[in-house]
Amino acid sequence: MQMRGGSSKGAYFLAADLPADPAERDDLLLRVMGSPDARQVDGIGGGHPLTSKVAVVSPSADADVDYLFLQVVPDRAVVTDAQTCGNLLAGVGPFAIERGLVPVSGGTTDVRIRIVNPVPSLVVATVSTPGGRVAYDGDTAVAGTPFPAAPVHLEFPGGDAPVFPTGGLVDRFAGVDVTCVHAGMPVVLVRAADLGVEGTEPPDVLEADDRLRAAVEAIRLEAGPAMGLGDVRDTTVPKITIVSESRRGGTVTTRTFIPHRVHTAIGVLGAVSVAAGVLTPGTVANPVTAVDPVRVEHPTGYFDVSVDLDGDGADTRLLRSAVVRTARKLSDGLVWPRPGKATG
Ligand code: NQM
Repeated sequence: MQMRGGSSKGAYFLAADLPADPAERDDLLLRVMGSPDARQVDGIGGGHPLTSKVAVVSPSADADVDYLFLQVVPDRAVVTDAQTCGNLLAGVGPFAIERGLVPVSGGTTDVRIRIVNPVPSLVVATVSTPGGRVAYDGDTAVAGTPFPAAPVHLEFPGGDAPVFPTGGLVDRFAGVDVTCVHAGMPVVLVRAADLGVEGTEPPDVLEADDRLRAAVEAIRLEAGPAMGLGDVRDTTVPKITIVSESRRGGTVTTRTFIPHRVHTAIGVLGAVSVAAGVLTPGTVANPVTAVDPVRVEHPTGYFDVSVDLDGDGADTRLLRSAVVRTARKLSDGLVWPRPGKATG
């Protein structure tokens, strides 16, 4: 099934319909999506990281369903499970109900989803199910998507892992002060002024700035190991979020490298991480305290995130976070992957 999940788009599979061997599965997914090719013209991928995503869903021993997220890189023969995706997550509940893995339980149905990678965690998705079926039509607007749809409420639990994984609120990488934060997605916060930009530029302008891209990548390669992620040269984490003061009445302005293209909005868990950084005094993210929700401005609007934190400074822990997304079924049927091996 193809679905829009939040401001992203991807292919949703039952795990049983894919090869069990990860190498075979990844090879198949490259051919399904049309990678490696920047346009993905020979597959169903959309030629951008945000439209080249895969959700693999299966019955779960610990929840209703397991959700494995795979990022299929458009222009390289790479499939990575190093991150999850909170946007595609919005489609997992509806998909699980449509495939009969979870029964409808009334006007709304709670689906308990175990996020499998990179670290297992449980999420509750509340899906609109009036009349015993998943409803996609509705009035909920999500910035980064052009049309309103039915809401999917996502409630994320906290965890024991520290929100600031380097043990400090400010680190200096590649000569720039940053805050490394992980409240579901590893993100490096950098002040726009420290990178010589306004922080309000459109994504294509930032992507075309070779000096900026090099500076961002240099920071990322140093931050990755310090955040416990190892060598991040070939992974899609950490993300780099450029922060500056709010311009449109929200809490903070953001532009996010994910990590080589610039997000047209912001990732769900990326936004939760930004919110945690913004709310903690001493970070580089123009902290304001006691704002709920945190309104994260991005290139196509804003994203409201509700976050509860506990503890002080580098000992801060996440108690819970909640967001509202929408999802929509786009197509359901058979896909014909190109034959052969993805890598030739
Ligand atoms: O941070 C893009 C997206 C994402 C990830 C990315 C996401 C999240 O918008 O939870 O949703 O940062 O790679 O789909």
